[in-house]
Parts: sequence; structure tokens; C-alpha cells
Amino acid sequence: MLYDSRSITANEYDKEVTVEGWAQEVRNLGGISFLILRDRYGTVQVTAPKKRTAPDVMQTIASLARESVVRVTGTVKASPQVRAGYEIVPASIQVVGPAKAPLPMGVVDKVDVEPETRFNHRYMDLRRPEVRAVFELKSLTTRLIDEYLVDNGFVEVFTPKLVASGAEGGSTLFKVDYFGRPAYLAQSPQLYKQMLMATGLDRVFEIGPAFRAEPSDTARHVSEFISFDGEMAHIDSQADVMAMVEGCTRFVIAEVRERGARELSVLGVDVSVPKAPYPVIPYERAIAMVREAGLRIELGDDLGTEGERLLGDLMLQDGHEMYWIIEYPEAAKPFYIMEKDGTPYSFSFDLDYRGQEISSGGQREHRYDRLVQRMQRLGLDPGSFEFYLNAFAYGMPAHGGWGLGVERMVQKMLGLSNVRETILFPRDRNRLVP
Ligand code: AMO
Repeated sequence: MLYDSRSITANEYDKEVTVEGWAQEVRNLGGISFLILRDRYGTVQVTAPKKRTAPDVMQTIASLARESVVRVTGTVKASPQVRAGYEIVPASIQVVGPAKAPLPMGVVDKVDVEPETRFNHRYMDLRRPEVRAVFELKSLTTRLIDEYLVDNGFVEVFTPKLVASGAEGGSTLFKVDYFGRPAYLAQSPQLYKQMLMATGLDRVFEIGPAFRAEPSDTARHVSEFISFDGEMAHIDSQADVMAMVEGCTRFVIAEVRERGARELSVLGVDVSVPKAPYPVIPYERAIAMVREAGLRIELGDDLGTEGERLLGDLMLQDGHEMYWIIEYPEAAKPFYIMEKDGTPYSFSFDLDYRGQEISSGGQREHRYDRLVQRMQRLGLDPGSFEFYLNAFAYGMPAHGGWGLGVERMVQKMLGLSNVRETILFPRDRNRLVP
């Protein structure tokens, strides 16, 4: 059995164990050599006194290149000078994966490494515990989302990522050649999750990739992200949807605090559970608030990065990390959103987390004729959405849903400056490799 830095306890003292990891540090002092082995959970110190160590083991340690993978078998000795309380005196050592020198970037060195270098050598960057912790917490986040939604009667679904038409506007579609026919990478599961509302699978969710040909290089846009989508039928209003998203986000953050405590401490981050209920700010009020704060913005405009940030600052002054913005102008919203009759507004919402939109959604237009009219008014050809519209013609309940950017949520929760920090291999205009 292979031990690791977490599983060695006082029970193993004076016993023989085998450990494997990366050679983080090697010091050869003549009469004694030290090797710090790093594994997923921490480090172990291997101490090789020349007098008690076989010459071939001394030789292997002396010539070991940093970051090589080695397997060490030796005796665990209590050692109060070592932080872990023990060290391993090696009987044998095997170099499993030698590392070339020089390294493309340091792992434990204190020097800052440029983001470009880090992303070019992500396999090396991820050897840093604080970089890996983000991905352990992202994994925990999606697991908790799953848990909350299943507990609330949702079924997890998987919709196609190769699609014939876009749902979120033509400008960010990635076109692909589909056996000689044009097709696109899905921008969101929008059309499919809505079609499912006509089936009896009346609460569905999906956590999967979404693709957007985003032309802008910002800290919060990438061209491939993980979208957490939900859709629920038989609703009375979008308040039902908002309650679900509010409950879910609070559950996730509260549980990350508990179950992710180890990774949070590696990151040095303290996560707080947003105050509930999340305040609800009508769009017009949000525009007025950021105007008062000095932003030049007109009614009808998108709040934009700067507007969202300003609003976030104002809300934080009252201790609110998450808040809703509702009643966006219908003209600014996609065709599937329901209009609020007699007003220029729509039944739609955004959820912002400390100055950044992380989710949007709303009640959908489920009435066939109104949906077709709305498409036509927005300049879309209902003919190219026939497969979708058909699902509305034979009994479609009122429904609503949301899309939430998993990476944006994790970014904000952990206080990271760029969404790319939460993506193993980010994709943007400039990056397709690794
Ligand atoms: P929307 O386009 O607002 O809505 O997207 C939903 C959420 O997805 C995240 N997101 C992104 N994250 C990183 N990079 C991007 N380029 C990017 N684009 C979007 C954001 C955003 O809030 N179908 C609707 C949702 C719905 O109504 O159900 C939709 O896709 O966090």
C-alpha cells in the first residue's frame, strides 16, 4: 500500500512505508541528505544520513533533479524538529519520472510567474497547492449544486452541444462543419431545456460546457465555460425560479465553508454566506443608483462591467453580496423571455455577486402565438426554430429557468481576480493550447 503525507500518523512510527511524490527540494550536506517529497496533501521529509543509508540511495538523491517523481521506501522515525513530527529514513528510492532541468517555471519559489507562463505550463502550475485548491472547490461546488437540485426534485439532463441554431444571438456563435452542413457549438441549453418542459420532466438541470465566440478580452469572459442551467414548469411567476436559485447558491456557499474548509485554508480565503433574502432591485432603480454614483449611463443601456461593479460596491455597503436585478427592458432580452404587458419591461432577472453578474434567467414566453410574434419582432425567422416551436404547440406549461456561470460564481466566492483562474485550460481569443 502506498502512503501519503496525510495518511502517515504516529501509528506508522518505526514501521516501513512507501511514499511517492515530486522532489520539491533536495539538499545534500555531505554527511546527510534531505529530500522534501510533495504529494497531493502536503510534504514528507526524507532524511538520509550517510552512515545509515546505502550508497546507491545516497547517489540517487545526490543526482536527483527537482520535480522528478520518486518512490521512496523507508522507516518512519519520530522527529520533533520536522514540522510533521516525523521523517522517513530511506531504504530504497526509485526515480519513476525524471524531470528535465531547468524547469519551465518554479513551483514553490516565491517569485511571481506571469499568467501566460502559468497557463502555458498548467501541469506545472497545478502542482502548487493553492492553484489545485481552486479546482477541488470547483468540483465541490458542482457536486453541491447537484445535491441541492436533486433534493428539490430536479432531473439532471444532457442536451446536445452540436446544434443547428443559436439561442443567445448570432454574434457569438462558433460555426462548425457538420458533415457538410453548417452547425454551431451550443451557446447554452436554452432551447432544449425549454422543450423538456413540454414532457413531464418538469424540473431539469444541466451542468455542462457552453461556447461563446466572445470578441472581448475581459477578466470574466471566456469562449468555453461551464453553465449551470435549470428550468422548471408549472410556475406561478419568476419568483418561484428566483427562490430556487437563491436557495441553491446559499446552500452551496454554506456547504463549501464546511466541507471545503481544508482547501479554503490552503487558499487563505474566508467565504461568507450571502445575507438573505437577496435584495431585489428593479432595473430602472439600478440605473438610477449607478448614475447617482457618477456613471454616465442611459435608461435602456446594459449596466456593463463598470455599472455592475459600482452597484456591487453600493450593495456591499449594506452588507449584501448577492442581489437581484429584475425587470430588464424586454427589447434587451432574448426572444424566449416573457414580456410584461403594458410596460417596456420583461419577466427577467440577473443575479449579481459582489459586483458581477453570475446568473440570468426569467419566466419564458410559453404561449405559441406570442412567442412567434416576439421572434418576428426581434428579426428572427420562426422557420429556423421549428423544432423548438413545435414543442409549444401541443400543450406547454408556464415555465422559467436560469443559467449560471459556474466559473464566475467560483471566482467571486474565492475572491479571484480573473475567471481563468477557475478554468484548468482556459479558452479565449488568444488561447487554444494547451
Ligand atoms: P446568459 O447569456 O446571461 O444567459 O448566460 C448565463 C450566465 O453564464 C455565464 N456566462 C459566461 N461566463 C464566462 N464566459 C462567458 N463568455 C460567459 N457568458 C455567459 C454568466 C451568465 O450570467 N440562456 C440564458 C439563461 C437563461 O435564461 O436560462 C443565458 O445563457 O455567469
